[in-house]
Formats: sequence, structure tokens, C-alpha cells
Amino acid sequence: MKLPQPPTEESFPSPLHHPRTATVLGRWLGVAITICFLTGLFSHFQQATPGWLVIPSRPASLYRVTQGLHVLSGIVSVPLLLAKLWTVYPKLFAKLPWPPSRKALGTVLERGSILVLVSALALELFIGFLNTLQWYPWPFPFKETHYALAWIIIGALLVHLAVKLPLILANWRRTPADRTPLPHDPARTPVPPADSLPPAITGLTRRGLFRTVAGAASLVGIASIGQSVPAFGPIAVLSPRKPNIGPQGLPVNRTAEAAGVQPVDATWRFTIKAPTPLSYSLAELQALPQSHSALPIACVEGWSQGAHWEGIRIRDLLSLCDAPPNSHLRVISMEKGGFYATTELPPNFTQDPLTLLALRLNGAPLALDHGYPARIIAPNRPGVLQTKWVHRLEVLQ
Ligand SMILES: Nc1nc2c(c(=O)[nH]1)N[C@H]1C(S)=C(S)[C@@H](COP(=O)(O)O)O[C@H]1N2
Ligand SMILES: [Mo]
Repeated sequence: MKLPQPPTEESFPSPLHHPRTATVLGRWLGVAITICFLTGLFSHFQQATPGWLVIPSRPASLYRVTQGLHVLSGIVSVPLLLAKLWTVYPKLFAKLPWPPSRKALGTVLERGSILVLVSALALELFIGFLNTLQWYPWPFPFKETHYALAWIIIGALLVHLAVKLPLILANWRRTPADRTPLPHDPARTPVPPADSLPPAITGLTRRGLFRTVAGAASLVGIASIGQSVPAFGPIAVLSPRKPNIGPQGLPVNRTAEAAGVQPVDATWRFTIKAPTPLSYSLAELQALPQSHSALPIACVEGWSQGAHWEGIRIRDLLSLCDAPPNSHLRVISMEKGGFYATTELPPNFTQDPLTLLALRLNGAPLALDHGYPARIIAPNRPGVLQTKWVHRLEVLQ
């Protein structure tokens, strides 16, 4: 009895497995990954700013755009990656050159780099998407892992591009074959018995496949973009937070209850550690000159929403306590523990006139879940650094 043979590369005769398809889909995936990587780096540097880097406080909505693009390009990469993998998976069954030679070594290294690329990318997109759902079913820290994987992906991608460059260049341009349904590659199709039907003609052209994949990518994009573009909010089935749903028309990432913060009473004081230390009651803060800022909350998880804030300019507070306007500030929340209980405001954020110790949001005192009695709101910053329930500032230099 003859045992069934394992498939070989030739067992997958669809012409859609052609390097031209892989080149086009790879290009799209490459663009999405590059956007995702660069916007991700920006977000990383916002949260861990290296000494040599000064992050500007303007344009005020820059982070809203970059982080919206980060999550969008990541989500769109999922169907692109699946399509790309489908196009090239017959390669998994290609025979290794035997006996071992230098060429075989090259092939092994090339496949190793693809294995690293695909597994790192799949894991990156998976944990990134779960993070937008605030779901962390793994024992490792999300942020550090997400960041390390990004570099592994970029390294493996560069190796992959270098190895495939001749093939990519040879298939870069559109050809008439993109538009015609091609018969299965006769070289790859097993010779049929004489009395059988002729080899099947596949119905889908390459262009048809490209349109299908572009359609799928657009669909997941449109189903998630509503978390930062309010007009698409009602159809944002892939995003857990809708921009205008929440107290005072603004979503809440962490409620006061979850953060263990209690409502304050009349004994509450707001203090500043500075050359001239200051201490205010809430009524005294309310009696200081108030300024307005229209600024978005742009969460690292992708949702964002514009809002109208009212409060005291940080640089006004700095002049009241005799600190220079470009002081570096530590912001301390009443929240105990947690990653965002204390944050830092670098000089160009403290001196920006839009940066406020906000007391009011959209025409009313801050809701407890939005940081009552006082919070930081600054332009071009990730939501995680817009500290809520602030009760103390410390001038660092
Ligand atoms: N003290 C404190 N401030 C915080 C947080 C927190 O967990 N604790 N969450 C941050 C995050 S992740 C975001 S996106 C914004 C959300 O602000 P909002 O709940 O007012 O929309 O608050 C930020 N400020
Ligand atoms: Mo956030």
C-alpha cells in the first residue's frame, strides 16, 4: 500500500502564490508596519524620554494623530499579514537543498529570519490588539515586551528585505498578468491522467485578490477608526471605547474606584514644593485666574477625544511660587501606587500656555472619574501622562 506523500511546494498550483502577489502585499504590509513602528517609537519616547531628545508641545494634537495611526496601522496589518502568509505558505513545503552546501546554509538562515519575523509580528499584533481591550492574559509586562518585539521585527524585516531584494525588484511593476485569470502553473500542476478534465482556471485574478485584501483591510480600519474619529464612532465595533461615551462626554480609562481614590472634603489642600512653597484649598485654586484650553485626551490604547478644559496655567503657578517658567515638574496624584500615580512634566510642557492644572471639563467641575478636584492637561501628550486627582507639584529644577 502506498502511503500518502507529504505535500511539496508544487502541490499548491494557484498562480496567486506568485512572487508578484507577495511583492504587492508585502509592500502594503511594509508601509503599515513602518507607520506602526515610527508612531510607536514616538509614543515610547514620550513615556521614556532619553536625555538627548526634546519632545515639542506642539502641534497640540500631534499625539492624537500619531497614536490613532499607531493603533489603526496595527489593526490593518492583521488582514495584510494573513493574506501575505497565505500567498507564501507553499514555501513551507519547499525542499531544502541536499546535500548540505553553502546555498543550503543561506536557505536555512533565510527561513530562520522569516520564522523570527512572522512569529514576532504575529505576537506583536496580538498583544497590541488585546492591549486596546485592556486585557493582559500573560505573565510578562506588556509595554516592555511590545517595545522589544518592535525592534526584533524591524531587524528581521531588514534581513528579509535584503534577501528578497532581487525578487522584489523583479516583481515591482504591474504586469498585464495581474488582470487576467491565469491557468494553474503547468510546471507545478501534476500531469493529469489523459482522460481527465483540463487543469482548472482560477477565477480570481491577482488584481481581484489585491482588491479583496484591500477591502478587508479597509473594513477593519473603518470598524476601529471611530475610537479617534467621532463621526465613525457608531460603527466602531472593533474599539472598546467610543469617543463621546462617558461622564462629561469623555471616556474613562481608570475610574476613581479602580484607582482607590476617594472624593475629597473641605480640608483638601493642593501643595507645591518650590523655592516659595505654596498651599491652596480648592476654593483658593478656583479664585486664581482661570485659563481655557481645547485639548484632546489621546490614550495610548488608541481612543481619543477633544475636550474643553478650564483651570490654572502651570506657568502661572510656577511664577506664583517663584520658579522659572521652564521648570521641570513632578506631578503627584492622590492615587496610591499604580504606574501613573506620579509623572513628570518636562520644561517645554510646563511653559506651554495650554498646559493647565484643570479644575473644569466641558463647562462643569471635573467628574470624580476625570480627576476631581484637579488634573493635568497638556498638549501633545499621551493620555497616561495626563495625571488625574493631582494634589501636589514638585519643582525639580
Ligand atoms: N492618577 C491617574 N491618572 C491617570 C490615569 C490613572 O490610572 N491614574 N490614567 C491615565 C490614562 S491611561 C488616560 S487615557 C487618561 C484618561 O483620562 P479620562 O479618564 O479623564 O478620560 O487619564 C490618565 N490619568
Ligand atoms: Mo490611557
